[in-house]
Amino acid sequence: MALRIDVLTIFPELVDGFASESLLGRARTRGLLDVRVHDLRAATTDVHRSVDDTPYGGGAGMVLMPGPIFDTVDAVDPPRPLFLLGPGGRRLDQAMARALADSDGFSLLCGRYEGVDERVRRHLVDEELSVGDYVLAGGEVAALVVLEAVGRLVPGVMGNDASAGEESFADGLLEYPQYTKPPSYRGMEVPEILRSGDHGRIAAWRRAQALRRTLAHRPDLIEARGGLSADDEDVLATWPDDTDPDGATSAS
Ligand code: JF5
Repeated sequence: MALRIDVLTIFPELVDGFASESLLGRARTRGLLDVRVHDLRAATTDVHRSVDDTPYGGGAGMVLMPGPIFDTVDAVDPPRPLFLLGPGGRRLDQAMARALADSDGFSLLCGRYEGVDERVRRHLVDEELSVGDYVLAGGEVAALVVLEAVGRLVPGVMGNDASAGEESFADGLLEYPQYTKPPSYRGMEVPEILRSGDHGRIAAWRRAQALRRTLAHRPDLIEARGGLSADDEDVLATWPDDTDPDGATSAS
């Protein structure tokens, strides 16, 4: 059965356009993903198709009214949980993306930075979900982040199933460095070991690189894994730092 994800938004073309392209578009055509986009304006009755109004008590900006949102939910009966996208929510991470990909479906309500009527948050929404500590004008781009992070984890969506599991965060580490042709480019060489054909040593080298990179840039991820294991220490000792193989000054 396709994973159903409903998105409630005042910019349906934006969300539908994104979900029709590339990876997600293919997943939908192949029946792996069932993304349904709902225009909150479709539920409006007034001539201006209003979805927002001025805040009670005064203040700048407009607040999304409860009517169009409750009416859309009543008409559509979208899959639960219904998440409101906003910076105040639980932060999306890879574990949550994985759980959502393995779920029976869920829905995303795109809020506006000016605000959403509190009755929606308290009586309609199940949970607030954030994609990071910054403020967007609307929840749409955050919804696209959720769609892509979750969609690519749905079985069959990625061309090569190994690549979804092997990448950053799958084992709590950043990725090892990747190289492709040419072997020498402007004097910059592909590490010799990657061309050695010794897959056991290559795997160990990659592990060491991933550990070093994570230690350098995301020590919090090493901490979250409970520090370095004996095996980690071992592989690091076996593969000394060779980020700068010919001793030249790094460009970055
Ligand atoms: C929004 C109130 C929704 O800014 C966001 C956002 C940031 N991280 N994740 C979502 O969404 C728009 C802003 C303020 C509700």
